[in-house]
Amino acid sequence: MAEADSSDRIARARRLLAHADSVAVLTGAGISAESGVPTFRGSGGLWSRQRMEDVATPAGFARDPVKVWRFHNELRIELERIAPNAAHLALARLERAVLGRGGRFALATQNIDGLHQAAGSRGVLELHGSLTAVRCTGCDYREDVGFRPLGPRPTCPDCGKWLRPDVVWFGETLGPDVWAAAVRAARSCQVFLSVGTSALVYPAAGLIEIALSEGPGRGRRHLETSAGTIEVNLEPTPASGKVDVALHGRAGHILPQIVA
Ligand code: BJW
Ligand code: ZN
Repeated sequence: MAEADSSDRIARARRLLAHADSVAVLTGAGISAESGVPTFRGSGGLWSRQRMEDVATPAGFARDPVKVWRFHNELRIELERIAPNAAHLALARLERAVLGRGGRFALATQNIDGLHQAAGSRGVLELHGSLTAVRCTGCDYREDVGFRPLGPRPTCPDCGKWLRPDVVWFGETLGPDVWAAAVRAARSCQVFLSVGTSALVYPAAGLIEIALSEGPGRGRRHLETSAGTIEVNLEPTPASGKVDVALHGRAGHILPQIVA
């Protein structure tokens, strides 16, 4: 992308966000990359260290819960030491600005790292759960344990069965309430912003399609109007050709500019 082209796009995204009364945001692992959290896919991603089938599926957990806990405990140790970056902070600022002018704001994240909340975002919709929460495989017990060390064989204080990370693995359904809230936001927003996601994992990636077909992307004839869809990612994704404004670069560099 030529420099002038890129600054035009940034200006357009900034205009959209500066005036929107209703903003919905979807984030993925890329937004936390500059905080030092590894992404899932790509070289150096978590799935290059571990097979996804082994550590992020119910079958993997049934086969070898100790291995799954080792993987998640390592992540918990990494996460305890990291902090939100300029991109998380920009989204928290955007939320305050939109709510401050009486508008609506929703932030749905696929991330389990809690960095949006640490940056000051409120009402975050955690589509894939949270790494600080555990739940029992045998009863209704659930607890936010923070970063307390858990060991490789955590069991339920109520019934003695295995605890598991309260995250959403492949083949599992998302929490119906957070999912319904995210769909409502994607449908009803004026500006939809997707940040740092490969847009490959469903149903979360479907929010972009919902925004395109039922939300601000509807009709795609907004060229200089106040509604639109924006994507920020280091690289092109399956959504890049469909959104109104695709910005390629680091979220920590681009978001502070479009939220200025
Ligand atoms: C930067 C950057 C920087 C880097 N700045 N950008 C066939 C077709 C369609 C769907 C399916 C299918 N077969 C199966 C499915 C369903 C499946 C699915 O979507 N699979 C696809 C992979 C094909 N989905 C599910 O199973 C979901 N549940 C479901 O569908 O329920 C209904 C159902 C029930 C029963 C049977 C069938 C269906 C659940 C999905 C759960 C995902 N869970 C994980 C792991 C949780 C945590 C853990 O335990 O470790 O969630 S997987 C992993 O991927 C994690 C993430 O949240 C998720 C998304 O990844 P994300 O965030 O996009 O990260 P990356 O790494 O992919 O991309 C990072 C991006 O950042 C890249 O684009 C970089 O360029 C960019 N980037 N640095 C800006 N500085
Ligand atoms: Zn229990």
